[in-house]
Amino acid sequence: MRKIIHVDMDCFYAAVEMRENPKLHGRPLAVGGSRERRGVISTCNYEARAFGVRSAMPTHQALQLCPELILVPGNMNLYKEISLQIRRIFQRYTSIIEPLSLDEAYLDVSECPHLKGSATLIAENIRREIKAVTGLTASAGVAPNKFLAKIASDENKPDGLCVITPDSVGDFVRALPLRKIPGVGKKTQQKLKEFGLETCLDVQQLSEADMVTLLGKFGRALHKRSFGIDERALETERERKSVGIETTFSRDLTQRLACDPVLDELIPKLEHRLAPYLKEQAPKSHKVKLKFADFTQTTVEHASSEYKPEVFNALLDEAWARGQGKAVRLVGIGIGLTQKQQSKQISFSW
Ligand code: TTP
Ligand code: MG
Repeated sequence: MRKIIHVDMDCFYAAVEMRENPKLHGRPLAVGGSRERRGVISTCNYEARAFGVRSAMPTHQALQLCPELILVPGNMNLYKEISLQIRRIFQRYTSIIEPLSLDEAYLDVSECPHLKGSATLIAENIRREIKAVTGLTASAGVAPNKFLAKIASDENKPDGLCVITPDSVGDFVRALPLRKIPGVGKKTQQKLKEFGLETCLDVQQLSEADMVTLLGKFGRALHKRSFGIDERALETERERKSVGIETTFSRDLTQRLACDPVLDELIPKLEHRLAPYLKEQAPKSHKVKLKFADFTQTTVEHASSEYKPEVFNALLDEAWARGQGKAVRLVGIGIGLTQKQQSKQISFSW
């Protein structure tokens, strides 16, 4: 039985901004691009969430919901620095760490010798150390696998811990709404609902084959998850082959131009996910994926050893042309990764 912890900082960018400027405490705050530049919200504090402001929402909409919203542009370098501090805390307990983004990681502490191997105590210690070192709060989930640990970390947010012991997995999943499972987006959720499926218990009544008919490959994974099963190992920094992000539209796109704002939204998210990997690894390629209305898909890849977000535009042009007029239901971008070359040092000291 494995012991996995998922740690996720609470409203990370916004919490950092409040730490840097205590006057912002208690007031609705968002980090994001300005309304004038058609920006989107990266994240916001809990005061702003009370107004309905959310990540990825256009800033103009956020300001409509909350006119007194304070908007700040954010400071990526500072977020990266804090991310490293957090990483060093994780490393005291295990070397098996899978960062998901600057503020989020899985830890496999199955073999951790500290605190009598109690994952619960380790998670509590990590949260305490994060608070002491950074002044920021984190939430954590403890479970026998990745997907349950991730769901658990969200259960008692902010500043909370949730432990799903092996004994309680059965009860936990039976009551678990499918929408909480990572990978179940709005569209999948809708489809499941049409078939009367809302909780894992509902899915447990079906066969794996039924679920594959319904959802394709993801149906198999979801069938397993609904029994609390997730055998995926952690992908540590050294092993990760690529990092990507994608979005499925509620209405298919028929114009190439409509993809530009999508790229503007996806690129900062990709950078957020990519950042923790660039210490050990280097970019190898840029990729763009399109899924068309008829569910066929195409991927265009361009080799380059340097991260250049403008490359995605050209790749998207090519992928779009391959669709020959078909509408697009999903856009994804990604970076292929490789091990960093040992820096070649040239010695002139002869
Ligand atoms: P999240 O962990 O999803 O959100 P959060 O930490 O702000 O809030 P919480 O976990 O308490 O719900 O994302 C972490 C950071 O990633 C977030 O602070 C800003 C950035 N981010 C974006 O830039 N755009 C996005 O769409 C999302 C979801 C996050
Ligand atoms: Mg977070």
